[in-house]
Amino acid sequence: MTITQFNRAIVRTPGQSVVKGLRAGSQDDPDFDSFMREHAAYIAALRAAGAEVDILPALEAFPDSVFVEDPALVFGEGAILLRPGAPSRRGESAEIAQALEQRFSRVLRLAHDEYADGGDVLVTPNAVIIGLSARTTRKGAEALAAKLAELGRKAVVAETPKGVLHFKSACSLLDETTILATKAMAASGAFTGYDVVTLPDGEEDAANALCVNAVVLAGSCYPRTLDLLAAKGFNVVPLAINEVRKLDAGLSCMSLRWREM
Ligand code: CIR
Repeated sequence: MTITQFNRAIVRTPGQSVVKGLRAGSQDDPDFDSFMREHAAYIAALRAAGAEVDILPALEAFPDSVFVEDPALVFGEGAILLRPGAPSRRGESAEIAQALEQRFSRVLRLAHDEYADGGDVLVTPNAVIIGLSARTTRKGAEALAAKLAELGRKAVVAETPKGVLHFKSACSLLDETTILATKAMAASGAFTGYDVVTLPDGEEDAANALCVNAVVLAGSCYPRTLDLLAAKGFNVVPLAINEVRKLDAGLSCMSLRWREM
């Protein structure tokens, strides 16, 4: 069994309010209907890759709540309820708590001032890497490392390159031994011992790909990255993320994934 094998996933339906989701730049609002289509195709791709997908209801009060990866971290052995760093997203933890309690026998929790987003957490075979960012504070990262230790997981804290929202905005796991990363992330020294596939210049936003059961979901708007991954033998499924990316998001952000024994 590998660390990229999942048979369960949780997603959340986007609310109409998703069009007002957070973004660091001046991107236009996403188009709601097109966003819904991208989300539906994402769910279909997770199912085709072998995951049973539970769909939580939309939360209009939380425009970014479709990015369900950020308020929680899940493993076969238990879940951790996180504290999103963005003030407008903090309530998402309480909203997802019940769904986690229904599915996991252990649900650990960060305290109210321990900020960490799931988008800053890269689970690798050697360790769980927690990236410091504008959303994940050192205090939050250290608290999360302690919770991971309770679940028997080793954690290391790393820096996120400047100007990047989340650690995983700049990297993702392609398989047990390979990481896809931007040049800046590849140079950070965080991935010693791994094969690193460096993204083509101009396609840095393709870094947030998602490997599920030997299938790599990747943005269809990054042709050189798709070619590069295919040439390296990865089984790539391109997905449209034209609306999703307007909110600084990619493919890992829209699900929580785990392997249930
Ligand atoms: C945010 O700024 O929080 C959302 N608009 C995007 C979150 C993306 N999530 C992720 O990378 N895990």
